[in-house]
Amino acid sequence: MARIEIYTTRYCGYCSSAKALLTRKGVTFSEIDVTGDAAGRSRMVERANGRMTVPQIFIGSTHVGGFDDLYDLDSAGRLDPLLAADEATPSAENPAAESPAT
Ligand SMILES: N[C@@H](CCC(=O)N[C@@H](CS)C(=O)NCC(=O)O)C(=O)O
Repeated sequence: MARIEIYTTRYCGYCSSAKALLTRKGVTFSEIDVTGDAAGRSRMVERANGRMTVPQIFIGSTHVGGFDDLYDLDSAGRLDPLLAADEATPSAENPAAESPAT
């Protein structure tokens, strides 16, 4: 299963909706709450190619975007395969892993 990360803030309806959708899918995800965390928010914006709203969702090496993007991906039938992908994602434990070409 792909590694799933979601940047959130407190009191964010879109974040709750995104987490609810992922929970319905039965997947586990890492939540990075950037409420009041300027450095964390900057890291998010950098990873999200300048997108500043929350949530920002990453599945494996894919930047999905916000809740609308996640929902659209699901409606198009492309979310389940992305979640199921067992791709080698670079991480602190495995920095040499290669991202697949997109
Ligand atoms: N279309 C976006 C909308 C996201 C959005 O508007 N999020 C609000 C919080 S719920 C936001 O980031 N507002 C600006 C801010 O908190 O700085 C999505 O579906 O994720």
